[in-house]
Amino acid sequence: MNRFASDARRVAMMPIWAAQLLTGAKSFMDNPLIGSEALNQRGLHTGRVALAHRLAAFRRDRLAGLLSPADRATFDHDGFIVQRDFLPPDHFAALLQQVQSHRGDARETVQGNAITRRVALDPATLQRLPALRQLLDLPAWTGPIRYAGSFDTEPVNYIQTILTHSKDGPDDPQCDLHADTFHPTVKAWLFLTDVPEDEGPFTYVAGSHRFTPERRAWERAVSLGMAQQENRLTRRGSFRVRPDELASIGLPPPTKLAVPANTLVVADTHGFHARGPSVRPTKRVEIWAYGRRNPFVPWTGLDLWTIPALGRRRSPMFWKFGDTLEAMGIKRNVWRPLQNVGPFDDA
Ligand SMILES: O=C(O)CCC(=O)C(=O)O
Ligand SMILES: [Fe+2]
Repeated sequence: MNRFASDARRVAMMPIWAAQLLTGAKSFMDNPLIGSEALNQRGLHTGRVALAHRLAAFRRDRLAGLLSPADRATFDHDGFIVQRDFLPPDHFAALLQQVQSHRGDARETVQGNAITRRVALDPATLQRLPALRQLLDLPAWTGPIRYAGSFDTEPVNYIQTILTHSKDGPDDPQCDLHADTFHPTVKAWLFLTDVPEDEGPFTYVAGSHRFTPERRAWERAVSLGMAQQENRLTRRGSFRVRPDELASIGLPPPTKLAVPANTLVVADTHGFHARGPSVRPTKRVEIWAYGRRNPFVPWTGLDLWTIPALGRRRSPMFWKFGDTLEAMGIKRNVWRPLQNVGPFDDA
């Protein structure tokens, strides 16, 4: 682009970049306001984090009835909850059997040497997986997820398979401790396989979901160091943290959640977390949910995606949209389609 065209683009984009400051937009590379050292010097980044935390706390207060007081206390303290033997044995056995025998469309993406496979849970697929459809409507599943996500809305749900060491490639980037984004947000896993400690367990730094003065100082330092920042994912707003920094942020070492099948984990992935390393090629299969909305709205509902007919078609719609962008030559869709595949299939 010549100088004039690039100046014209900046002028045209400015209102959009400014409006994005009041959304979940997080990339320091794609939005020059978010990435502006001068603005972050004046507290733009830490201000967004602080405001998002205050609003999430305000929304969570109103959703407190969705989980037990004990789970709420644990979540508020640690940033995650773990529930072993989550489903009654009969329900879990039926769920496992239905997922094991399921075959159909899926998508896969490769990150480092790991493959992530996802089966979207649209109404037609759920029709074939009644035990899963039943799970997604259980208050014991929806309650903690909605509380942690701070919105009374349907998360995006998948059957997810993680196949570690299944590609030649660099290390899996999910194995570096990180915050997914700058604001409180939720992910949940109901593991269908046992997850041993050395086979890529979900790992979480207890208490790292809180916005303490130490965390504020760290967020500020990272936001001001982007010019020298080598990690691309940090520059995109998913800050990586080194294990040797945790103590200075007032945080304990990470906890590896080595858990048996039928364990539910719900976590605020604004807290620091990672996929633990695996010492051998492994296959982890889970029912996986994540919820993310504009962190700056004060209300907990009013979400179009909560209408089941829409919400449960969201993932295939996004994937198809990605295919369309690719067909137009705009951007490669990293989610590659597969047919007649099962969640428990090997790489
Ligand atoms: O798969 C895991 O254990 C964690 C991956 C992760 O960082 C994420 O899903 O945000
Ligand atoms: Fe993550």
